[in-house]
Amino acid sequence: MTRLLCCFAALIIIESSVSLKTASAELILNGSFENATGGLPDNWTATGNLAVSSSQGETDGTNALAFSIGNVPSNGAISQSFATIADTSYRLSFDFGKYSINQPNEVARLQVDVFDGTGFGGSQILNQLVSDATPSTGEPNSTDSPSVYSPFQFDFTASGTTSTLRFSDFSDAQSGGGGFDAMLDHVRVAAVPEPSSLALVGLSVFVFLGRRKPQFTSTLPSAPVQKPLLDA
Ligand SMILES: [Ca+2]
Repeated sequence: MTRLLCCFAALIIIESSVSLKTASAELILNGSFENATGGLPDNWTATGNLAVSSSQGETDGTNALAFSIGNVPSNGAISQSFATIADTSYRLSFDFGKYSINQPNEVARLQVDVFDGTGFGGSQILNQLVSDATPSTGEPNSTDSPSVYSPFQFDFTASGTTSTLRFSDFSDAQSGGGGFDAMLDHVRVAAVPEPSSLALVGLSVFVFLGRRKPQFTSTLPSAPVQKPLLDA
C-alpha cells in the first residue's frame, strides 16, 4: 500500500512538472527580432515605417525593432497570432525605449493590443499605451547614440484558441534636427502558472517524502537477549 502511494505521488510530481514546463513555453516567434528579411522581422506582419536595426541598441541578441527609423512619420505596426487556451492567463513581456539624436523632449509611444482570434476583429483582451521620453545618453548628433529601454509586463486572459498581439507606433512627430525612434525588443508571451498547480507540486513532494521509509540502519550492537531466570 505504501509503495502504491509513493508511485502515485511520484506520478503527480512528474505530471505537474510537465504541466508547468508546458505552461511556461514561449509562444511568440522571433520576439527578439534576430531574424529579418529585407529589413522586416520574420514571423511578424509588418506595416508602415519600421525596420530591424542592429545599430541603435538592443536588450537581447544583436537586433531590435526601430519604428519610424530614418526620420519618417510614426505609422508602423507589427502583429503576430499565437495559440492560446480559453480562460487561461498569459503574461506579455517586452522591452520598450527611445532612440534619440538631439531630440530630448519628443515622446516615443507604442499602443499594445491583444485581440481574440486571428486579426484585429475579435474582442480586445489587452489595451495598453506605453511611452518614453528618456533622452539618449549618447552624444548629441552621434550616430551610435544608444537607446534607453525599460522592461514592461502585462497580463491578459485568452478568450479562445488563437490570440493576436499588435504593437502600433503613436510617437510624437519628428521635429527635424535629428530623429528619434520608438524601439522594441525581447517580446515574450507565456502562460502564467496557476497557483493551484504550484500548490499541487508542493503537496505531492510532501506526500512523497512523508511516505518514504527511513533508509538508515542502526550501527548500535543489539541488546543481549535476556533468558528468563529459572526458579531456584
Ligand atoms: Ca533582439
